[in-house]
Amino acid sequence: MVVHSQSAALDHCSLIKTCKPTTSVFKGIPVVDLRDPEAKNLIVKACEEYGFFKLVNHGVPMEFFTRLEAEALKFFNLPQSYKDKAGPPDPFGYGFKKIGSNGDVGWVEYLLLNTNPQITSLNSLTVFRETPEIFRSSAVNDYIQAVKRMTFEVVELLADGLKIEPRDALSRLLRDEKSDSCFRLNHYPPCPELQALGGRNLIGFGEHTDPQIISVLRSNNTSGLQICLRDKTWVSVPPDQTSFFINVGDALQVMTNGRLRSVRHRVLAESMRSRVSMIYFGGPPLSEKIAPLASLMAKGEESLYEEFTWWEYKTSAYKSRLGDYRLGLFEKK
Ligand code: GA4
Repeated sequence: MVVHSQSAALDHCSLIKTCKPTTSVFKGIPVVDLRDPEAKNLIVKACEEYGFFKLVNHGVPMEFFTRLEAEALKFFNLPQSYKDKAGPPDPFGYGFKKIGSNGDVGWVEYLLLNTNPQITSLNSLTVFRETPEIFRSSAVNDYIQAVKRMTFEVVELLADGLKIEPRDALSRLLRDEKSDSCFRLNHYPPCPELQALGGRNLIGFGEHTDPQIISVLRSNNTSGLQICLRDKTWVSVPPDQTSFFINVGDALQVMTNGRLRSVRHRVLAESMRSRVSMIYFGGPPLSEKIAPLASLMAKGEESLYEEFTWWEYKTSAYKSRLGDYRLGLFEKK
C-alpha cells in the first residue's frame, strides 16, 4: 500500500528531472554594500569572477518585499482552475510546470508580467475575467518601481567601475520607456514526496542563463538557488530574504565583449518548504543593437560576437531550450 501511494504521489512529478543533492553551501558569494564607497569596484570584480553577487543596504524597504510576497502567496493558493484562467504565459500570464514553449518543465508555478506599468495593468484586465487581488493591490507596481530605481543605480555604478562612457550607457536602456524588461513571480511548492526519491532533489527551474542585461532576484528564506562556478561545479546560494541577488545576463556579456559572464543558475525544490521568488529582468528596447561598448574595447580588440538586435536575440532565445548555450549562435567563428 505504501509503495502504491508513493508512486501515485510521484506521478505528478514524473516529467520533472531530479538531481543529486549538492551539499556544498557556498560561503564565497560576493557581497556588495550599496552604500560602500568601493561598491563600484566590488560590483565589477563580482561580475567578472562570478557574474553574480548579493546586494545589501540597497535601500528598498522590507515592507515592499513582505507585501508582494503575501499577495503572491494569496494568488498561488487560489484553486488551480482559477489560476489557469490567467494562463498560458504567451508570453505574459500564469504558468504551471511548463517553462517556455519548447518542452521544458519544472516544479514551479509562476506569473510573468511586463514591467511597463500600462501593460502590467492591461495584462490583468485582459487576461483575467475576475481580476485577482494581486493586480488590484499596488504591491506589484510599487515593488517593480522601487527595484527598477535601485537597479539603475547598480548599473550606473557598474558603468563607473568599468569606466564606460557615458555613465548612463547601460541604465538608459533600462530606463527607456520601450525597454523590453519583464517581471516574474515564482512559487516552488514543497514536494514532500521527494523523500521517496531517496534524497534526490526535484528541479524547480532548470539550469540556464538569463538573456537580458541584468536580473535582480529576491526570495523568501528558502534555499534552492544554485549557481555554476567557472570550474563547472554547482554550489548552493544561502538564502537571505532581506537582500537582492543580482546576475549578469547574456546581453551584458556581449556588451562587455565577454569580460563579464552571464552566470548559469538553477533552482532545486525543497521537500518541506515553499519558495517564493520575485525577479526583475532588465532588458533593452527591442530595436537596440547589442554589441561591445566602444569605450570598453582596447585598441585593435575585435568583437567576439556578430552584431544583432535585442529582438533578434530574444526571438532566437525563445526558440531555444532552457539549458541551451544561446550565445553560441552569435559568436564569431
Ligand atoms: C530565462 C529568464 C526569464 O525567466 C525568461 C525565461 C523564458 C520563459 O520562462 O518564458 C525562457 C528562458 C528565460 C530562456 C529561454 C526560453 C525563454 C524559457 C525558455 C525556454 C522570462 C526569459 O526572458 O528567458
